[in-house]
Formats: sequence, structure tokens, C-alpha cells
Amino acid sequence: MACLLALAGAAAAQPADVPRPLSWPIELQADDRPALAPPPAGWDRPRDGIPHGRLEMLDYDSRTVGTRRRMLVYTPPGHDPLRAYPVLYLLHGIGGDETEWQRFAAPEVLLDNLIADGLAQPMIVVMPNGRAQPNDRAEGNVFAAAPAFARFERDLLDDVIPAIEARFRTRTDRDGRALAGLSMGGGQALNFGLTHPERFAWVGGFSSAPNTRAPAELLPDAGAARQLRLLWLSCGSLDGLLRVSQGVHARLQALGVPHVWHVPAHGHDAAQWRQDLYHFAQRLFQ
Ligand code: FER
Repeated sequence: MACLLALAGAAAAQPADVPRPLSWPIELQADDRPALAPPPAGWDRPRDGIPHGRLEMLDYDSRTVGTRRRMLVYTPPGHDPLRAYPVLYLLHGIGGDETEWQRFAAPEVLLDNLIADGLAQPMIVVMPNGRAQPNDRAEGNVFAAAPAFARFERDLLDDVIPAIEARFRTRTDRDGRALAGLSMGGGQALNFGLTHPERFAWVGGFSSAPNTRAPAELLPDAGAARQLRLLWLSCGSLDGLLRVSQGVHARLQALGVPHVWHVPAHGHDAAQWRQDLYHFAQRLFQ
């Protein structure tokens, strides 16, 4: 909830002639239900006695922005520099930055536990900063940076991915790359993932924000979506942005495209994103 409270403050700074719906009334449809059971006890607790991965903050040169930018990178337990790992690119929300996923969901804990239990493939997780502008801190009116979230498409494809693939041995085929995000990052993941199925085979939008392209524009036909190995859509049933995801889900249904539609009883908050990552990570690179 902290996130939406912060947003409410940000929205108040908008000029009156720029309407920014923070949320809409929630109208639940019959199939707006959880697709998966809640995680078992202990899923998000750090465990002793299992191997742990590593988090490191890396810099890269962004030709797109013209600055040096930061990204947080998780390497899995027993990372073998000679092995080509698959990579999940994980994008944050409008009030976040490259540290948001770590603060909200502790991906290093979830992944360490899933990998120890044999439930997820060892993978590298990259958490870049999705605000592609020279000052990429979440300051002032965070909505004013919405265009920079669109510009991040080039930073991700031309700068972030090449920097990761130069720094680590990784898989470089589409089946070895996943893209997901929360809220603004969910919109980015759907917008970029569905226009670049040649780069990503696994795409997830968690609580996607109104930066998500309109359904008919996002999915002019079933072509790109059908190429994906996994298309994951989820949103909390108590989230005022649910309408955005419902629109994408309805379009996918109309086109007959298989996808996960997961609507548990959460708001626009970290509890939703933590369990999204838990479920999504298990389905990647299998
Ligand atoms: C909006 C409401 C919410 C919007 C973006 C958001 C671009 C993003 C929320 C988040 O990232 O948590 O109208 O417009």
C-alpha cells in the first residue's frame, strides 16, 4: 500500500488538465480468480543450510541515455562462470528504481529457496532502472517520467542486454531470456516483450499500469503472443489497476492465445509481486 500512498502524493502535483487515473472501480469477472495456490510456509524466509546466490550492483554505459547507469544483478548459488545461464530481466514500478525488487520481494531469497528445492532453474536475474533519463532517481512528480519508461525499450535492448551478455556467460537465444515487471514495469514487459518475441520467450506483466498499450494495439493479432513459451498476466483483485490487465486478458481470450491469468486477493502491493515472482520463476526456462 505504501506504493499507492506515495503515488497519491505524486498525482496531487499533476496540473488539473492532465488527468491521471490512479485507479478505477473494480468490477470482478467470473474468471478473475487465483490460477495458483498460495506459496507454502517458509517460501519467503531466508534459509540456513542451503547454498546462496549473490547480489551485486553493476554499472553499464547507456548509449540510449548517454550516462552510466546501474543495475542490480542476482547470480545463482554456485554460479559457474563457464556455464551459460538463462536470464530474467525484472522491471520496477513508477516510484521505484534498480533497488525496488530487492526491497519489495527479496528475489535472492525466493530464488535461493526455489533453486534449493529443485523448483526453479538456476538463472541470472537482472534488475535495471526502467527510467531511461539522465536523472533516473524516483524524485518529484514520478508521473512526469512516464516517457522515460517508454524510452527504456532501447536502453534494455541495446545497452542493458549487451552489457549483461558481455559481463556474464548467458544464453543468448530467446528461450534463454525472460522479461517481467511490476506495474509500470509490467506495462513495459508487455509492450516490449510482445513486440520482440525474437528476444524474449517468457513474458510476465504483474499488476500492469496504464502505460500498457491498449489491448488491440498491444495484440493486433495472435502472432507474437503465440510465439511465447509463457505469457503471464496477473493482478490483485483489490488493485484499482485491475482493469488494465482485464483488458489484455480479454483480448488474449478473444484471440485464443494461451496464457496464465492469475488474480489473487491482493492490492497494488509487494505481497502481490513477491508471490508473482515465486510462481513465475518456477515456470521459466523449463
Ligand atoms: C497511472 C497510474 C499508475 C499511471 C501509472 C501508474 C502512467 C503506475 C503505477 C506503478 O508503477 O506503481 O495512471 O500512468
